[in-house]
Amino acid sequence: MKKALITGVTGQDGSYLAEFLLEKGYEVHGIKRRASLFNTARVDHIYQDPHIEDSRFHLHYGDLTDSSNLIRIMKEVEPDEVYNLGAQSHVAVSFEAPEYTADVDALGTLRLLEAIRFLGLEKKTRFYQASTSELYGEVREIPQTETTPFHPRSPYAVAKMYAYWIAVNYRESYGIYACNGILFNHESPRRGETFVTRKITRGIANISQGLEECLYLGNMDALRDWGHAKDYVRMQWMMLQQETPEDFVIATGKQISVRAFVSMSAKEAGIELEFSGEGVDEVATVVAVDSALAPAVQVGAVIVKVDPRYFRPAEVETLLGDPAKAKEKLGWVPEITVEEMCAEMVASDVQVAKQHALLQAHGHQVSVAVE
Ligand code: NDP
Ligand code: GDR
Repeated sequence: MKKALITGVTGQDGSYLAEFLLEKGYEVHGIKRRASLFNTARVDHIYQDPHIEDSRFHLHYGDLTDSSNLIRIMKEVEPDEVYNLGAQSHVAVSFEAPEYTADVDALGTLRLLEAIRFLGLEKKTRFYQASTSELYGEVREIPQTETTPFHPRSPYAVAKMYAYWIAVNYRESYGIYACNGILFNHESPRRGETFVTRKITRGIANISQGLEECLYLGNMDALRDWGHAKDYVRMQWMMLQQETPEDFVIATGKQISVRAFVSMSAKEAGIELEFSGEGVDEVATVVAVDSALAPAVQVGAVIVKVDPRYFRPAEVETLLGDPAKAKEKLGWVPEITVEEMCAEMVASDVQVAKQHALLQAHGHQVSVAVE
């Protein structure tokens, strides 16, 4: 039975990847952080009682900033495959906490690779690095491929650039089977609430049920190539099953703006929007509503505004990936469209919003705010 170790198992991708690998028959080990509240909501449904003999899902406390902890876990598990998904993954937050972001995202990767070397696992353990389209930043070529030059635009992207190159370097220097997946944005109902797609689907759902009045966003012109996390974790595994390690761009090859994603989400929730104004004065007004779906929304209401607090010191305006290499060499094609993904996210958030509205109607306090 193959053993996999996933850092960031409690995150969006980690949870889908753990499910995927368990279905493939792997023994899956994940690193979770100690927190004052439970942080395992995304993997609770695959939890297995550690007391039973054939349990195949194990969680270990750990942190990418702690070398001795990583070495101990690697020694205990001796994994066939390591998926390094753990990261301070929020671009805007990386401007607020640049040093911590570098420690986790850049040095954390080095610590894991060093653990492989220190334990003599170079020939046994294959290593997947969660690289990112943010490496392209100020894009030099459209669409972006494996050979497009990098120009990172945030402390997050700069840290991930170190991680990208240290994985390449350990492959070249020590023969470690290390791959970079250069993944473009991918989302799902499990996406963190402060990333823009989830902030939108959750905000629109809350507005449709009367829990919030207005959604505040930053740059609505930003263009992204959005795919579904389920499609992308499949590719993470496929990358480690090749004879020789290589780096791959994973994307859909289509892009839409943040504004278009707002419209799409609103439509899913029964709300037709019209955008007017420019820059910080841009707003979205309700022009039609299906009151069976969105009982709390009135025609004429302004439900989306721009808040410059969400602008970034340096922005990545446009990203569009070319997944041709992944299609040709691995036969990978994304199966879920952005429209299907948006519908799934809105449906999931509307269900939660209805439950919260019910609780609120019965006098319970519900927290809906999200930054
Ligand atoms: P999430 O933010 O959902 O998950 C990040 C995970 O990393 C969480 O499990 C988090 O733990 C964990 N983590 C954070 N800090 C540390 C630390 N110091 N030590 C150990 N673990 C830590 O990210 P995604 O699942 O969306 O992304 C997975 C990876 O892929 C990340 O590296 C991200 O940068 C990268 N990526 C993501 C893309 C996307 O569009 N989703 C695109 C390209 C790359 P906790 O739950 O406790 O917070
Ligand atoms: P990104 O994702 O920065 O691409 O990083 P995010 O969803 O945060 O932003 C996408 C674009 O939307 C614009 N935007 C807003 N973003 C947020 N978060 N909140 C807002 O209110 C808002 N308004 C507009 C942003 O400016 C940006 O242009 C994600 C993360 O998952 C990274 O870890 C990963 O590496 C990249 O995707 C690929």
